[in-house]
Amino acid sequence: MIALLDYGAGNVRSLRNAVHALGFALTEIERPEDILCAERLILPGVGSFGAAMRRLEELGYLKPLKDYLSAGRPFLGICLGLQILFAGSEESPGVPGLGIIPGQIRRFPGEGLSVPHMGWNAVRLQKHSPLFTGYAGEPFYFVHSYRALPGPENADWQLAFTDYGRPFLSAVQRGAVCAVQFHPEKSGQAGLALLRNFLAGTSASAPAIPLGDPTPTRLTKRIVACLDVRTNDQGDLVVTKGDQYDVREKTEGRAVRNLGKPVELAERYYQEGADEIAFLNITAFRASPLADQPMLEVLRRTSERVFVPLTIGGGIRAYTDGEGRSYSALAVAHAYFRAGADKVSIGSDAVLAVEDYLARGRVKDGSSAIEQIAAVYGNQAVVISIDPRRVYVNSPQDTPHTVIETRFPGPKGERYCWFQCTIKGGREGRDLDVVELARTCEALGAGEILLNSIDRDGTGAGFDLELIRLVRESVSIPVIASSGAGCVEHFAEVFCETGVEAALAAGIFHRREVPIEAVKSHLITQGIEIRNGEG
Ligand code: 1PR
Repeated sequence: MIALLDYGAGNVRSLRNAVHALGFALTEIERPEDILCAERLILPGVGSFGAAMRRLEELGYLKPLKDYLSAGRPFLGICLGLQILFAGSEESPGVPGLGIIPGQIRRFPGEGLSVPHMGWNAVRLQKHSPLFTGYAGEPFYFVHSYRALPGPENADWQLAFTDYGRPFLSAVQRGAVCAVQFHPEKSGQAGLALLRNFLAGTSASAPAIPLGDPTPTRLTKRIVACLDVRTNDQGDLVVTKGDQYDVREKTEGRAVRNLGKPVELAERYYQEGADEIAFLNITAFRASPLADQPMLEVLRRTSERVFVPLTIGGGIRAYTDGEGRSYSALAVAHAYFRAGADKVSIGSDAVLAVEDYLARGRVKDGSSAIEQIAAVYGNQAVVISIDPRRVYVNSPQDTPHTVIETRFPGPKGERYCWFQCTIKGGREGRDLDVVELARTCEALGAGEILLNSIDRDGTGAGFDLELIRLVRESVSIPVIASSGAGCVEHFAEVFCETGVEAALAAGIFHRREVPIEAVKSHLITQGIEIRNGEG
């Protein structure tokens, strides 16, 4: 019996889907006594160290779990499921961990690196392990702000190191008890192979890479395929794509452009090597988000077939439905996570939350969707989608906003501009600039920025490097550059000239003008680290 210990946080659906896709049956742990009946036990983990330990205690799982681990029975911990094996964590001072491995979990210090460590990175194997049978050095998907450091106290547990700043423990193992810091269920074929090794109880054989290689691993740049989704005039949910956010045909009738079906396209991008998939429900501001069952269904079906991270945006906000029932943003996000999302992206509501926060004199009161979702699902699960537009001025003194001198003067020859935040898909401009928005969202607990540009969207003219550089330099969380990609060179340019962690495109992928594989091949020729290969 292979058992999953789901204690109620994060996206466990992906893990279930991955196990099922590999052809194994999974039993759920429902009572403490189930734990010792398991033949193989998987402990996933998303959220904070303290919350996970408290939940395990409330459910009465701590004692049987410790007994299971002390007996050295087959176990796979994932992400937080690795961290709670240790004695404690800086994330939740005073909360004891399971104490199976000596040592404390520490936060990444930052020091010029974006935190969380988010994206694809390889591992350096230190010893033979059944888990890594067949492993040939492919990167896995990581997302975490805290990590375990190798030291003499845990020498007998050290299975693999990964480098981000200094080396950390990306896999631990002693006997049949093992755990990994990355998410195998989100790591494409390499992750599925590792999961299969655990599920099938594969015996150890020599890996295809040398043991103890001292060459540091590197976090790769990510390529994100984005699907703007909305209902067309016939009532079908379609992937659409606009020019500067106008998604209707220029011809008579102005029908909503239809570029395909969401699940099929997402699967195609997964097979073609996309490192992440983002769905943006672009008209969600009009509807009641939880009444939007087709979008939840899209996520459910996609997560059965796609084993890289999925982000969902559009309508993540508190609302009251037609019958006067109120829903919190957390409840909306919860429904999406349970349907298979790994991250939620907040657009309009983030702008309004920042305006409120500034009006309160920069006092955090825990009321924003960002704070509430980050507190339960972790910062890494909260992406802020920004829809900025250039506003030109003649001189920096003409506006209180953060201004840049631009290489692309305005219509009247203006040499300066600021980047105005908008809501409702660009329909309404606000008196807020991108720097203020991005910094405040980071302070409120956002884990990543998805930076669009209304001016560049759908133009194929290249990313707005001036905008992207400005935001990249303003925050320490990862930034995804979006809007304007027209050819492979644009990706190399945005990585080299702005330092962003990820680049997103839509139109060129939908219209098959530039395959994802061509983007990656070009990046390799430019010496840019990326994850190569399909699925
Ligand atoms: O405000 O929280 O409900 O979220 C709405 C979400 O929908 C936001 O993330 C917003 O960016 C998005 N959105 C709203 N209207 C549109 C539209 O196009 N009319 N799409 C829209 C945003 C931008 C990117 C696009 C890139 C790359 N589209 O998604 O994929 O610009 O395109 P390209 O490579 O073809 O240039 P809320």
